[in-house]
Amino acid sequence: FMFWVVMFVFILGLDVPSVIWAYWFYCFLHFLTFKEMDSATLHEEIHSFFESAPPLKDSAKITDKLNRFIHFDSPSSGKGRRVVCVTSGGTTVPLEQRCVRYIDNFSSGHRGAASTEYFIKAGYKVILLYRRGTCQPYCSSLPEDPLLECFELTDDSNFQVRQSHSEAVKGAIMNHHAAVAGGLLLKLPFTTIFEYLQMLRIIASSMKSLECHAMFYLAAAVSDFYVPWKSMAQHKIQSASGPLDMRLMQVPKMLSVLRTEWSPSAFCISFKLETDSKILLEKANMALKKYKMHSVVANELLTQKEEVTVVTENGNISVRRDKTRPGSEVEDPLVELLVKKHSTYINDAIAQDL
Ligand code: 9Z3
Repeated sequence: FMFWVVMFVFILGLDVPSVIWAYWFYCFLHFLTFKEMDSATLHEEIHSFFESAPPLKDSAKITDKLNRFIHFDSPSSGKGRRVVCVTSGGTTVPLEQRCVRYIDNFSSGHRGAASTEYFIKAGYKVILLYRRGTCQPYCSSLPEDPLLECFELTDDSNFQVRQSHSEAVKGAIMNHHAAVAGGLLLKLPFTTIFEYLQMLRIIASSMKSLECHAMFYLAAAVSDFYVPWKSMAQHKIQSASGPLDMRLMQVPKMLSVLRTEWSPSAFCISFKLETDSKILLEKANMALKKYKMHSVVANELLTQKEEVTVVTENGNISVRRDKTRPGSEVEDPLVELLVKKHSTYINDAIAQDL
C-alpha cells in the first residue's frame, strides 16, 4: 500500500500539504462508507431475525391492550402522562422447535419488579415486560411457594389465609389490584428471545406517540446468541448422535433501532451486567455511546443488590442501598435519580419545541 502511495505522490508531483489533505479526505470517505455498511448490515440482520422468528401469538390482542392502557386516562393522544416500559427477567434461547432444552440468562426479575413499584409510586404508568415465572411487583414479602405456604384448610372444603402471612397477602392483593384497576400497571409475559424482541418492538411503536414522556428501563437479561428458528432442530436433539456441535448466531443489537426508529424521542436506560469489575464501567461507557442511551446502569453480579453506577454523558453516579434502613432496596434511590433525569429531559425537549 505504501509503495502505491509513494508512486502516486511521485507521479502527480504533489507537495506535502496536498498529500496530508488527500489522506484526510480518504479517511473521511472510508469512515462514511463503513458507517453506511454497518447500518445496512444491522438492518439486514434485524430483518432476518424477525422474518425467521416464530410469529408472536396474539400480537393483535397485545397491541390492542397496549393502546387501551396508554390512552386509558388521556384518550386524546396519551401525551403528557409518563409511561415507562420496564423489562425484567432473562430471555431463553430454545435449542429445539419443540423445545425440551434451552439456554437461559441469569435474572430473578427482582430488579424489574421492585423498580415497577417505585415507578408507580413516582406517578408513572408501567408496562412490565417480564419473564414468565419470575418475581412480580408487590409480592416480595410473600414466601417462595405462596399458594401452599399462605393458606391452610379449616375443614375439608374451606381454607383461609394463615395468620402469619395475612398482612403480606392483604398488602400484595390490595396494591396489585389498585395498580391494575387504576390503569397504572400492564403486565406482558415472555419466555423466549423471539417473544421478547417482538413484544419490545410492538411496545416501542405503541409508545412512540408519547414522545419524550416515554421511558425504557431495560433491566431484562437479554441473550447475546441464538439459534435461528429455520436452522433449529424440530424434534428433541438425540444424545446417541454423539457430542453436540452447535453454531449460535449473534442476536442483532436492537438498542440502536429502538433509539433511532422504534421510539426515537423516548428516554432510554439500558443495563450492563458484568462479573469482572475491571471491565464493567468501560463496557457501560461503550454501550452509552454506541447505542446512544441516555444512561447505562452498570452492575456487577456480586454486588448488584447493594450498589449500581449510573453512567451518563456527564459522568458516573454511584447509587447505593441505604443500609441504615432495614429492608431498603437499591432500586429506590435508582428510580428516584432516573425520574429526576427524565424530568430534565422532558423540560429540555419542551423548551426546544417552544
Ligand atoms: C441487569 O443487569 C439487571 O440489573 C440484573 C438484575 C439482571 C442483574 P435480578 O433480575 O438481576 O434482580 O436478579 N440486566 C441487564 C443484563 C443484560 O443482559 N444486559 C446486556 C449486556 O450486559 C445489555 S441489554 O450486554
